[in-house]
Amino acid sequence: MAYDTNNIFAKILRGEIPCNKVYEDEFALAFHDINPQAPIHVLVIPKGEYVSMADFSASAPADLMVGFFRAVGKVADELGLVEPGYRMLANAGTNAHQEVPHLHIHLFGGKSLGPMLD
Ligand code: D5M
Repeated sequence: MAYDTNNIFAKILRGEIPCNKVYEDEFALAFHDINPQAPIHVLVIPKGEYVSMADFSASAPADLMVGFFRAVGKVADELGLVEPGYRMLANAGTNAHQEVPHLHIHLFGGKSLGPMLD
């Protein structure tokens, strides 16, 4: 799928619409989900034009790939999620109901989470 530069996360990255930011570095931006599904629900997105993990893993430069995943780990740590634990999830494509076509990792925590799939 071609990257849509008008998707909402692209607009957030360009500063055209606000977000409730929790972390930012040269590789990634993290912000609270607008429709939280857990007491802590944060999205981490890479700074680059990637729809999903398929194109990110195939074409992102190595420094971005490493930097992005370091940022995910750092956000989980800084939010105090590592103990007692949290969930990471990335929806990709129609079957997973991906709503926003810019790669994002959901971090859920702040309570004991239920079964992974319904
Ligand atoms: O999930 C996309 C997620 O993005 C969904 O949980 C809502 C969230 N969202 C949508 N717009 C915003 C803004 N403007 N700020 C914060 N969070 C937002 P998906 O995995 O694509 O189904």
